[in-house]
Formats: sequence, structure tokens, C-alpha cells
Amino acid sequence: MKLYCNPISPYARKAMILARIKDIDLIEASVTKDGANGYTAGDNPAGKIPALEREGHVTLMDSPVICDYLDSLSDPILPQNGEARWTQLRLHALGDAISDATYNYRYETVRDAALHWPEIIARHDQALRNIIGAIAADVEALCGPWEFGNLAIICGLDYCSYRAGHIDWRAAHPPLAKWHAQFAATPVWKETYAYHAD
Ligand SMILES: N[C@@H](CCC(=O)N[C@@H](CS)C(=O)NCC(=O)O)C(=O)O
Repeated sequence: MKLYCNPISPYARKAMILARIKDIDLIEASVTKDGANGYTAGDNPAGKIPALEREGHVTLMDSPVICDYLDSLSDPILPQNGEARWTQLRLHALGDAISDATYNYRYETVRDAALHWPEIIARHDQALRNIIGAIAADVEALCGPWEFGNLAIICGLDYCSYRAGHIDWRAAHPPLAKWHAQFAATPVWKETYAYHAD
């Protein structure tokens, strides 16, 4: 299997972490964008990463689908039914929502100041504060490494620190920072952490 990815992408990083945790033999093909087509490798018409190429089967796209697939290959960490499943899927979606808001914030603010749209920037900024605040309010309920929801939350928080660093979520939510630190101490976190100073 080949995962088209880039270590900077929080969506791709989820799959990279999961593959390591589950000891899945995966080629990580780091790709770059091709203009208006986006990431053309990996048969993903949306031009996005990650995309997972599988021998004899269709390429999978969209990181929750890819994570679900990788997880299904052995002893799933995602509960297969019951309320526990919806809890984990919800947390995973919340984590991705941090990445989405960060991505959108980044693309609004990286353009020329004359082209900034303050209302939209404020919307993404506030989304980040609201989502992280909601997760932090319930941090006691989050379990230790690496559940399905935690995967996305950790990748989202790291990406937020990288691209929207003014949202100082560690200072705003010390218990969340403490929770995050236990992941940052794991080898798999360190191996996949790509946000070193440019
Ligand atoms: N919902 C998608 C989002 C993936 C995504 O937006 N990836 C970004 C990189 S972080 C991308 O490929 N952007 C290229 C583009 O849209 O041109 C997922 O979860 O896989």
C-alpha cells in the first residue's frame, strides 16, 4: 500500500501515526502540489492528501475513511458499535475541525493584507477558540494514547500551533496542555512531528 502524503498535513499525519501504531507495512510517498489540480498522485479527483493506494482495490481518499480502513486491518481501536463508537467518531471530527479551521485561517491570512477578509478571518479564529475550548472543557473524559478521537485532536492541535500560533491553547487550557504532553512524549509522535521552524 502507498500513502500519498506530506508530513505537514495534519490529515495525512493521522494515517501515518495509525500505520505506525498498528505496524502496517506502508510506503509513505511525500508529494507536492501541482497548481490548480492540487495533489495529482494517488487517484484522488479532489487533488487532496492523504490518498491511500491499495493493490487490486480502489484508492481511498479522505482521512477519516483512510484511518477507518487502516484501523480495520487488525484489532480496531475504533469501537465497532454502541455509544463508544459515536463518541470516538465525534472526537475525531472535532479534531479534524481544528485542522479545517487552521487550514482555512492560514489560507485567508497568508494572502496579501489588501486581500484579507476580516469577517472570514474572525470566523476561523473564533472556530478554533470554540472547538479547542469545547475539547478542553471535557479533557477529563479523554483517555490516554492513541484512541481514534485522540489521533485527530493531537494532529489538529499541533497543526494549530504551527499555522495559527497566536491561539495559545496551552496557556488558555493548562489541563489540555498536560494531556497533550503525554502524546508528545511518545516515539510515534516525535517521528511524525514535522513542524520545526522554517
Ligand atoms: N477532508 C480531507 C482534507 C484533506 C486536505 O484538505 N488536505 C490538504 C493538505 S493539508 C490538501 O490536500 N490540500 C490541497 C488542495 O486542496 O489543493 C481529509 O480529511 O483528508
